[in-house]
Amino acid sequence: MSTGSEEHLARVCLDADSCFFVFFSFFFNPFSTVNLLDSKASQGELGWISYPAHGWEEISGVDEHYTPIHTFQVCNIMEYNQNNWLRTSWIPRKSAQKIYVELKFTLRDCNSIPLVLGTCKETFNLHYLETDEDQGALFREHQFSKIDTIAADESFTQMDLGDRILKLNTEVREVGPITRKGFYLAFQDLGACVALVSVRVYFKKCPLMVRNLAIFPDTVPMDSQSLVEVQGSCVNNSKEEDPPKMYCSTEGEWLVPIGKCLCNTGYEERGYSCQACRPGFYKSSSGSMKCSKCPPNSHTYQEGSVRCTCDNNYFRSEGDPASMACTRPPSAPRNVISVINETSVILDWSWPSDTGGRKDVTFSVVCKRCGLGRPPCEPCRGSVRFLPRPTGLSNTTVTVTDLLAHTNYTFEIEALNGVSALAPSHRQFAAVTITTNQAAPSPVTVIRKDKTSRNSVSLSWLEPERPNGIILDYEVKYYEKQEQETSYTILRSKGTNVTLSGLKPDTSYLLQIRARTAAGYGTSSRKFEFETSPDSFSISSENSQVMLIAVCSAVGIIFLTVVVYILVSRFCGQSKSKHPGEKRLNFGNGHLRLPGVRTYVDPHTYEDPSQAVHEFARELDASGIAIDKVVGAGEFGEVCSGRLKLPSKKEICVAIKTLKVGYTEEQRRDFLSEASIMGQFDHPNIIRLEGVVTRSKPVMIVTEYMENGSLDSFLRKHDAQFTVIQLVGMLRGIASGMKYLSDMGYVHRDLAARNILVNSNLVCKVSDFGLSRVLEDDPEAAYTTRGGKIPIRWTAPEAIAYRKFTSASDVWSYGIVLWEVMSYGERPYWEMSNQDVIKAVDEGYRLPPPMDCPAALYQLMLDSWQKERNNRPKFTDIVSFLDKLIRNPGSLKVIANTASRPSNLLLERSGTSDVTTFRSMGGWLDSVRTLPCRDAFGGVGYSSCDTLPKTSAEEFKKVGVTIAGPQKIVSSIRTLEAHAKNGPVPV
Ligand code: ACK
Repeated sequence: MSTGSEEHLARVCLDADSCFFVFFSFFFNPFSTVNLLDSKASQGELGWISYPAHGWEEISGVDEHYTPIHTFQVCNIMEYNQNNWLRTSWIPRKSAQKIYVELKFTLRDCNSIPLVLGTCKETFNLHYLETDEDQGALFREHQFSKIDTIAADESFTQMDLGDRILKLNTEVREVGPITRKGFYLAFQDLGACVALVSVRVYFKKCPLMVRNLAIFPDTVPMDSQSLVEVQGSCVNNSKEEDPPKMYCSTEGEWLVPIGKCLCNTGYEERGYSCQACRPGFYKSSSGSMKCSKCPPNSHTYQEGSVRCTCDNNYFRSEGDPASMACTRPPSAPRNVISVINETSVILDWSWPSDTGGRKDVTFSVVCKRCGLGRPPCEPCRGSVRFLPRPTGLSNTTVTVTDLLAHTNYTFEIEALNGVSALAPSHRQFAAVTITTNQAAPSPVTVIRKDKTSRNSVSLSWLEPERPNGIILDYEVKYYEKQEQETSYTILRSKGTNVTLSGLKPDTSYLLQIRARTAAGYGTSSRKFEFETSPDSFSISSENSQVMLIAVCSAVGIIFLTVVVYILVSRFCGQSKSKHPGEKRLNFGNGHLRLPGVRTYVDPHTYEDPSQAVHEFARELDASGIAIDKVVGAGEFGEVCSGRLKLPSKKEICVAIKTLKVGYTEEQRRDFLSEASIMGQFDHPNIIRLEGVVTRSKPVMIVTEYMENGSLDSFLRKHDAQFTVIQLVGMLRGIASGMKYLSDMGYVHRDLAARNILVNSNLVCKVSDFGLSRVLEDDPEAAYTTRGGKIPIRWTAPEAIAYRKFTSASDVWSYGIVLWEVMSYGERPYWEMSNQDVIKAVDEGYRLPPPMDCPAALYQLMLDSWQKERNNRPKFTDIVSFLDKLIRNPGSLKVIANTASRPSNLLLERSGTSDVTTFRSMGGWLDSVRTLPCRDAFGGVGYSSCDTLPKTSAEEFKKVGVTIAGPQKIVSSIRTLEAHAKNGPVPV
């Protein structure tokens, strides 16, 4: 093999056993040749044959370097009819497809020969013959094929010979494709004077080469014009990034390198191989970079390290890159200062002297309550509040409020960084002990009206959340609402109830209560309004007729009362047997008992929330519950369907929410809080609690089973399959459930179609109750800038902005549910981001009407989305509005106008004055009634077709409705006015 220039060789190893010397650069020597025959290099006899024997003769001599050479010559120019053949020995082809024949020869100029007897020629012929085996001495002239006639570029004369200057000619001829195992060459002389100085036969190949850390083997090119595609294999300790490839050209050149290999982790590229990183160095990723020195506080003693090990007492957190120095936990915060203000304390400290080499330092504060001389301390109760929070503090201050008065506390302040968790024994904290001051009690928050008469009212209330000492008494201040506090009465009460007497009948009063301890009066409660009963018997004595009516009325009322009493007591008897409703309304265990007043009680007001569960939910025996299958997943565990068999009752289908194993006490409390809340409700549109299992595991909440699951997926499954009346019926149910909840004083905060369940009769029931966790549980809930988690798309702006959750914010959510229902489960605001939704709503944009949505319902949506929450309808209004629509289905035929909206806008600007002309749904309905065409409205309840007034068209334009059907008059007025306005009709 001719290897070209030796200085361009490199040693490359595929693995420990196979190393090669290869051309290391594509650019220096891209191709090589392989000799099949070199007459100059042959030391011994060449064994070539001459025909006839007196033709070509072999002459041994030396070249210019005095190296022995074989030359063949012939010069029979003095004779006629020369045909002298010289045939080489058999040349095996090896892998060659195309061969090159390089001839070096001298040729005598015929003119320089003075006396030629025969025919002098100045050319000779080159022939070849392919065979699969050596034919020995056998020679048949006709078997050979001619390659070419070879002429000299330079011939020599006698004079040249005398000067001993031989003019050497070099000619190269290509022959191919060669397909047999070998071949002969033959030189035919027809009467020339020629000396063959050397014959070299070779083929070209692409040589073994390393390129981009991939080894490409020796490759013989094709005879044709096409390139040979060759896959490279990665050198030892490297791996493919892109499969390495090159093409071998017919000229034996490597072309178009593609792809590459990269040294493995722990190895770097040196020369044309991948070498292990030296001790003290590492390489953590595969790539072309070099090994790096170990970062501070780390080391490695091995070769080929992927990363360095941290020195003692130094650590690397999971997210730290290998290039980062090892670090350690910070030292303790310094200079802790506490400023006590009654039952609050501001803690302030300085940064630790050593941050451990990291920037991600935060602080956490642990509160411990320490009895006087009574170690050990115990953790503070959950009611203690930290502002902004107890952990993950980036500033060096925190305010702790709602501590107990006159109590010792120790606060442990710890600086933490990303490696603190890895080094628990290295953590240090600073501690400060304080004693809170005497403090006045917190305000009374829960006041209830127990009994009202014409001149008196009985009230009761709950003790303040933080009495901060023993409550000596309560001050009750009240006055007539109209008097504006110009005159008032003050009473003191030792207990938590009072009866105010001597009041005026049918009069509104305002009342405030404040508690008193040794530390003085606490802040007054919010103003509580109550009214005395009307003076129904105040009649004029002169008017006997009126008197008679009054007496008759009284008799009638008494009679009616008796009938109602009998009916109600029967009904109650039945319902009692159905649900343990009445018991739920009593607050036991030291809590206020308020018979007859159905008001929601926050389970958090119970010192022990598990008491609340048993107050409002019955304990079920787990043996009566059979779980059939899992139907979904809640935050706390699986939701299953199953059956409940209560003693002497029929088996019923139930849904069972389970609490997953390994729960914390807090999770158990939160999980059961839903039952404590649900158990207080008893309404056909609120999911009914059957009971709880808390005394055995798993802890379960058992509710009625809703065959059709959640409303959003149910609607999506049945797209466009219901009549408008069916949809309105479902909406009415939800509104009715919500009215009940708002009457109970319960704000849902997460009203959305996904939280409504549907049973087999299409009855919708509100579900998913809970405390703070309600929103934690909801996958739609997102964190707001204020830290709370809120389902943005369903939530009123004031609730997003400053957490003002009220029944009015529930009404906003109801409007969104209405939109979800009418669009069969479409996602509100589609794929807009939460931020964009907040911005758009704030700028006055509102969702457009769903397809085919009755204008009345779209109007209800817009009303529910009034920015000013007091302008939104109440749930009671919504229920009666929907009832009216159901009674009057023709009113649903007017479809909200989607056509007038530009089609590329998802939302329309809802200008405050243009949103609606009708301040109430009643107004809208009335306007609908004034429409002339009974056909369009099913002929229900409309006065006259003659009364098509200007105003109805005007109003229609303002509410943005079109009328389906033959309402040509109205629509032409609309069209004219829309033209006049020169733009789309605002919604
Ligand atoms: O849409 P779904 O089938 O209805 O999937 C959810 C899943 O559990 C997680 O909440 C279903 N689910 C919840 N409560 C009930 C229930 N009382 N009856 C039937 N399915 C329920 C809900």
